Amino acid sequence: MIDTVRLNLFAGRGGNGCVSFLHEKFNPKGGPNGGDGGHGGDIVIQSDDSLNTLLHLKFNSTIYGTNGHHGKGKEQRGSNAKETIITAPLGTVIWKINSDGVKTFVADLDQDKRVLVAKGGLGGWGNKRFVSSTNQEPLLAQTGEKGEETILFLELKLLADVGLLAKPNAGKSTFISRCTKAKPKIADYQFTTLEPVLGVVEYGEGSFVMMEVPGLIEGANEGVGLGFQFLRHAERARFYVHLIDGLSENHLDDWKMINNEIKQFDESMSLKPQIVAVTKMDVTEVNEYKEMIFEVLEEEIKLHNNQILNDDVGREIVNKIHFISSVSGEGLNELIGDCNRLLDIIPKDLEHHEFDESYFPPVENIPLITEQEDGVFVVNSRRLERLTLMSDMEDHRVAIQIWSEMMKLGIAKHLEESGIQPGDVIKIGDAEMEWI
Ligand SMILES: Nc1nc2c(ncn2[C@@H]2O[C@H](COP(=O)(O)OP(=O)(O)OP(=O)(O)O)[C@@H](O)[C@H]2O)c(=O)[nH]1
Ligand SMILES: [Mg+2]
Repeated sequence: MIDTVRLNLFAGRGGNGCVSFLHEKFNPKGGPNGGDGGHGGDIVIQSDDSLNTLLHLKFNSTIYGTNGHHGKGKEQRGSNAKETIITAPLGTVIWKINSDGVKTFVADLDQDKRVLVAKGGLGGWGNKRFVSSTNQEPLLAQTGEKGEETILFLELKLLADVGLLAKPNAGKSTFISRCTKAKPKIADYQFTTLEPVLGVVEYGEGSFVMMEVPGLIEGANEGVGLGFQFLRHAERARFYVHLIDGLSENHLDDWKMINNEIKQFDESMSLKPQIVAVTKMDVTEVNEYKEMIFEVLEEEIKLHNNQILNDDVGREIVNKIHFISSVSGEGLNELIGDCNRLLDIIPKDLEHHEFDESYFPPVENIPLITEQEDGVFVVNSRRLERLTLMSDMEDHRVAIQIWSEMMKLGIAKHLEESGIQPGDVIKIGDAEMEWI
């Protein structure tokens, strides 16, 4: 099952602005009419409840947004690019991987949601925008802005209300196939179920989602058996039904082992309530030992539950031990009824991920000037760079206009403050000009 994926996203670039002038038969020296470029396409992630893995993204993990169209003459604005939509199953948690490798939470598709994950670049301005009282013949236009580049980590954590925890072969699949329409494979050997199985339990007017997690054995948290790779899916269950194989040689040890494994995996999982049910009650030898099994488990389970739940009704539910048979149907109604009652008490687990406001950096930062070497000043301004990229800097008329944009942006003042002298070189991206 593909339940994690890393995505490289490149949102669309904005279209370039255009340098153009009106040419009419009777108005050969018409004004500038270069249109702006259209905005580059965003990349969004949209939840899709028909998906239940991230497989479709595994081999398609580099995604480019669409570029905006360039502006044209006659004030024609380039059209904005359409957004690119990535679909992901409900329950997908989206993280951003920062340049230092640290993950920042972005969003949780715990319900129908769409999330903007990479913003398209702005369209560049056409020369019409640069008209001013002092510049009637602007030769400047901006390139479109680069789209945002992001590396994301998507982690699917299936959404179930109730998780089934048990050792392999305890009867999880048989139980879920009896209570829901799910039809997982059932067989008398360990690890029949290799992937989580979801089923909807209809109860009274309502319903809830139950999930079988592949069986756990000792050392699962260190990777033994199927390991912990599927436990992430159980993480979000509101509580667990802990099945103990009736045919087990030591019911208490089994129960303790599973609890220990989940605790090692994630402390918060071990703090969620569990309803315990012993399976295979239709088997005579199991049925005969019912009393004994109860006595062995009772004390420990109560002790455990009292640390977790302080709600009286909740305690009453979880301190019961159910004895069930998915073959004869014994005890199933009562168990499902208790699940339903417990769901009323335990609120949905709201993971406290905070949305990171700094996720989208501000578009334009303050121009930064560094003196690279004696007499060479590097100007770090995306706005200015987007102008020089489109301009023929050899053309002195263009250079003059760039100059006045530099004044407007306050860069000239900064350069003076940085001690620039006539004859010194200013570097803006790949372009260079001389300070006069
Ligand atoms: N007699 C009896 N046998 C059962 C019952 N529940 C399950 N079994 C048998 O126990 C064996 C394992 O059942 P599964 O439902 O596949 O168990 P599981 O926990 O899903 O097993 P894994 O997916 O391998 O972890 C099968 O042979 C089932 O027929 C039951 O209530 N009574
Ligand atoms: Mg199974």
